[in-house]
Formats: sequence, C-alpha cells, structure tokens
Amino acid sequence: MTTLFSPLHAGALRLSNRIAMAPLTRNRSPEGVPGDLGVAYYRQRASAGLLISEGTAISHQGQGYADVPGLYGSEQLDGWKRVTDAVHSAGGSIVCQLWHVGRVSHSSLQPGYAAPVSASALQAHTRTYVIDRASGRGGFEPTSMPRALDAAELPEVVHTFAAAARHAVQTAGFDGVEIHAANGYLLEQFLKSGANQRRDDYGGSIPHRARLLLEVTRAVADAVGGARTGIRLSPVTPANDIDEPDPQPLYAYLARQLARLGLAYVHVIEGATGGPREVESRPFDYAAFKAAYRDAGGQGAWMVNNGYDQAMAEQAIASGHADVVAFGKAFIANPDLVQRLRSGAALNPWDKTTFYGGGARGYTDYPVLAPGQG
Ligand code: 8OZ
Repeated sequence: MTTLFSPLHAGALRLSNRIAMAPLTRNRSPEGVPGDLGVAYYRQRASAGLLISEGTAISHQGQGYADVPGLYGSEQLDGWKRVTDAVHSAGGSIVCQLWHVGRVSHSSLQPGYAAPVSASALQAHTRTYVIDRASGRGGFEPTSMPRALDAAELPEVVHTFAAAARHAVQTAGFDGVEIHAANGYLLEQFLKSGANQRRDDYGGSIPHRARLLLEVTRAVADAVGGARTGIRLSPVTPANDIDEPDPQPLYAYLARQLARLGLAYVHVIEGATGGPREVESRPFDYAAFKAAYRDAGGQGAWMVNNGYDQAMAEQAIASGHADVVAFGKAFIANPDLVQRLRSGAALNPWDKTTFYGGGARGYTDYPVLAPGQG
C-alpha cells in the first residue's frame, strides 16, 4: 500500500517520502541573500521528501516583500548554493520557487522606486511587508498602484523566468524549480479576470488569460527540463485580492495545456491559502481538475496543500486523491516533521509572531525529538 512514507519519483526529482515542505515566506534574507541561518533552517528540514524554497524573486521588479531572497544577483545564487549543498549533504531534495509578485509590491521595493507592474492598472487591496531601514522595524503596508505591462515587455518577463530557472539549477544547485502561479501574484493577475482587463492577446478569453502563464511554463521547462519543473496553482484563493468568478473551465483548460509539458509535479492549494478549505462563493471540483490533467496525458505527481493534518494526508494518499501532501506551518515548528508523523509523536505548536522577519528565534530554534524519543 502507498503511504505518506513511500518514496516517489516525480519527473527527475527523487522523493524519499510523500511529505513536502510548502514554500514559506520568512523574510530573513537581507539583500535577497540567504545566509547562515537560512542554511541551518533548510538543513534541519532535509528529511522532507521535497523541500520547496520560500518564494524567490526572479528579478528586482519581481520583489514585493522586504528581505525575501532572490535569484538575480551572484551573491544571492552563492547564498542559495550553500543552502542546496547543505540539504543534499543531509540527503534531501530541494526546488526553488520562482516568484514575480506583480502588483503585490510597494514602490520602495522596486527598482528606482517605480510603480510595480501587473496585467492592468488595478490596485490590489492588500498589504505587503516592508522594513523601515531607519528603525529596522517591519510591518505590513498597503501595496502601491501598479502600471499595466505593455505587450512588448512580456517576452522579457518570460525570458527572466527562464533565466532564473537556469540559474537556480545550474548555478545554485537546486534539483528543480516551482513556478509560483498562485496567491494573486503576477501570473494569477493575468490568469484571473478580477485583475485582468486587457484587450490584447493576454486578456479576455481563457486562452488569452492563460497565455503568459503557459509561455512562462514552456520557457522554464525548455530551460531546465519539464522533469525538473513544478507549478503551484490556487484555483479559488482570494489571497492578495485576486478573484476569478468561473474557475472550473479556466483550470480545466490549464490542466489540458500543462499536461503536454512533461512537468515533475502540479501543486494545488485547495481553498483559501492558509485558511478555509472551501470558499463558499467559489465551489470547485478538484477531482475533475486532476482528471482533466490525467485525461490529457499529464503524468506529473499531484501535490496538494492547505490545512492537511496527518489523518487527512494519509487519506489523501491512500485514496489516490494526491501523490504528495505539502505542509506549511507544521514544518515551521517541526523540523523533524517526517519523523514525528511516522512515530505519532506530538507536534510543536507554531509561533505566528516569528513567521516574518527576525532572526534565529522561531526560525532555527524549534526543538527536534531526542534520539530514541518518538
Ligand atoms: C505570506 C507572506 C508573504 C508572502 C504567498 C509568497 O502567499 C507568499 C507569501 C505568504 O505565496
């Protein structure tokens, strides 16, 4: 019988179990460079079947939060290489989450204090995390008004995703990449009609709205191989003020198109990211979505996320609902989550106040089970 602890080949990725660490923003990489603490944090969690890095900006323009890591400077890539070396030495696998926030940014985080970019000049009613340099204090601030990207700029966006993917794998030593196409960031701003009012070939119909996402995914798969490429999707999340009134046909189309690209995995956030697993006004049939992918020949691993506890995760694997389950907050507080789930040991509770920013506290100091315990 397949369980959470059964190994899995997902494309070129080798998972020692079906428990993934979800991508988790931690805001501890000044100048976008992961440092010693980041190395320790990921190494501590290397027993996950797959570590997915925190969202990592593909460009300065793609930055939307203070002190998140990047992939566009050599020091950033060197910092990540130290992380991936540590994870590999500990027997783990790690992919890099490729992130462009689009309009979910603040001018103070943009090159030359410019306006952030999006599909349309529509401001998101959401907030982003900035750090006041004078006082060193962090806090959430409203996002800035974006400008609409010109169609002529989109090839550069696609190219930047592909270049970041190549750097992640070839220079920084990641086993693969995950395209962040969820949670109201740039690719969802094109995909979902609530943020896209374009009248060109990137707005309007489903194929037009899905076009940028698919161009990016093809380019990334060409750069590093589909077998080293995953994608994260969130069909109904309202995160960062995004909305799609009719997600089922949109995601059915995506499923059919993605099925052709030979991806390692598809990672689906079920419900509202970090919140309820059902969004009342936006019913969604996840089984139909997955069936559309499989029926179109998609062979990537199916990864699910959002509010799973052990019993739900075991059921998801046993029933075939999913091949892999990603855990977020539980991994923040339990570096040895795999061992704890295997042995039935109690889980450490998480401390929300140390999720974003700060130092070792709430990052690398959660206790692990003593040898022989659990
Ligand atoms: C929480 C805080 C900041 C960013 C996401 C990258 O929603 C994020 C994120 C989450 O995907």
